[in-house]
Amino acid sequence: MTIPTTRQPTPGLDYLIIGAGVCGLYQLHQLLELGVSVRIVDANAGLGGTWYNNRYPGCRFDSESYTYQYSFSQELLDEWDWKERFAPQAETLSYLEYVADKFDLRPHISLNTRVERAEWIEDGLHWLVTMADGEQVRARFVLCAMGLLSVPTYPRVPGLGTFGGVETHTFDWPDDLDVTGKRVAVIGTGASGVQVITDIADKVEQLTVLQRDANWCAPLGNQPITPEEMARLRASYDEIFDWCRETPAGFIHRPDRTLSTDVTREERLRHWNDLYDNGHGAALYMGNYRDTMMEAGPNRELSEFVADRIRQRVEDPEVAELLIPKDHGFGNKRVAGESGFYEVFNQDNVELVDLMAHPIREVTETGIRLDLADGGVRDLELDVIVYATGFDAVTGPFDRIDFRGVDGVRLKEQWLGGPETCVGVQVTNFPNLFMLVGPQSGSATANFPRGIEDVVNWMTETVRHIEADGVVRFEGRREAEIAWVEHVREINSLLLLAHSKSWFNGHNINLDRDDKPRVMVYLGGAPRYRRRLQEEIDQGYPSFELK
Ligand code: N01
Repeated sequence: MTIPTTRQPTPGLDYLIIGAGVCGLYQLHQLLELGVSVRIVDANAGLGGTWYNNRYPGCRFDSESYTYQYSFSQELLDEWDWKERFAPQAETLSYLEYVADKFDLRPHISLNTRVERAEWIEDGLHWLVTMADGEQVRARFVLCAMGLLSVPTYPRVPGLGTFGGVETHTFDWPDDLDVTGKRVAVIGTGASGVQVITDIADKVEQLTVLQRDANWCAPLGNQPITPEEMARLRASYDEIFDWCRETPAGFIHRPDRTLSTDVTREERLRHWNDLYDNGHGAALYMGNYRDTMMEAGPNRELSEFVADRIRQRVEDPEVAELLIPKDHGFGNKRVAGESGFYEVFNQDNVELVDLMAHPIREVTETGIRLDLADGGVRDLELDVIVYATGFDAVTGPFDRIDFRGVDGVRLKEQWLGGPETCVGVQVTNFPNLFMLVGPQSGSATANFPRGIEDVVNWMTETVRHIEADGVVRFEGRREAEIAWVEHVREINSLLLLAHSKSWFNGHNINLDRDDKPRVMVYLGGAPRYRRRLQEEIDQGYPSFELK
């Protein structure tokens, strides 16, 4: 379908999308359908974004597979069979490649093309985008789909890069790295660390897990999807997607309207044991009594329940205590899905090192040197060091590109005190630049495909308006930006999740910046965010100035 336009064609591209991951691919498909000129650029050698990069052993998602897929094409839904309840990385990457082939997206994607700089040209009402190889592209609009977790961070310790063995971040796991029979250290026990540790523990000669703060985990409950179950699921896709649309995080789990105090303690414990034992760990934080994620008391009781379950699974009581978070309650940071993580610490070849007691002094040529309490040191002799140390989340992918807006203002400098956005999709001084995935957007905290479908659908409808009305300049209003940041701050404060030290709140001590909380993500829930975006369309974009 080609849409009517009153605008004279301009040389160059209409829409440039940065990032060929889950979000960028869907946006590309939708804009091709509209008939505008569009291209994706991506720094990677393959498409798939996060699913292209994260190839570490054990990598898989913790959204139910059948909810982590595009819903826009019935044909695609009919054709693709999921093999596991929580698909591993390779299956998800194959799915995205299948989508790209099916909808003939590849001719519109330039791989190995890293954007270095994007400069707003006010005279020409376009962006001048410069790639790492010097290629320049003019585009009327730039749409950012670089992901939330695409800039890995490493600990700031001396000696990094001097190790004689293999050093890798989980995000950059080399295809030819086989850790079988090796002496391996994993630093970090977030969702990535938990997955890689569990997967490699029985393959390596020695595994040393270096943990700073413990993180909460919940049983993933993965299992194969039989053909019969797949048929049942496929027949229920409409209901599944409808249901996900109404849950705050776009998952099939929905907070229970019941308060924990509405039921007896025996009932609560029976319910929690049932979820824990029957592979519905995600429901412990996404489908639990409403107050457990909002009120300190109920959250404490739930945390104590999960702590007891950890104590039952880990034989050494000291190790069990180290694995139980003390600095935050269950669900106050993103909970990792696990499949046998705690039992790993009962193996003879696995050691847990408490970095709070024995910090890393340096990385050496042969391994890692730890400081001991008595002033001495301990040398870990290693073959492989794995950094599962997380990401410069949410704003990192934007900081890495030199975005220069009106009068040359730099985005990185404008966001120095923390990001401020207009309804999570634009930034003042950066006209015609849209964030499909970025700070303060509902796409950031939802089951990813569900969240980005909302934003991409909004963007697509907005492009339809832009093209039909001949809009040449589209910029968020400052007063709307201030109001949005205030709204996000307020609504986030209702959840305990907003008060923990995690990437959700901009905490990352691996970065050379002050560690003050930032309004990074939007915790108001996908339905509310979707409604807010729709209001803009219905009311003629009051938060934006259109010329
Ligand atoms: O990163 P993280 P991640 N010295 O930031 C530790 C998604 N994801 O890659 O807690 C020592 O959560 C840090 O310790 P502490 C998911 O959204 C999804 O694991 O800061 N340790 C922590 O243990 C997730 O939230 C899936 O004290 C250091 C760890 O490294 C997001 O990715 C799977 C350190 C970092 O944890 C990020 O997860 C995997 C230092 N200097 C990931 N710096 C799915 O299943 C950091 N740490 C879909």
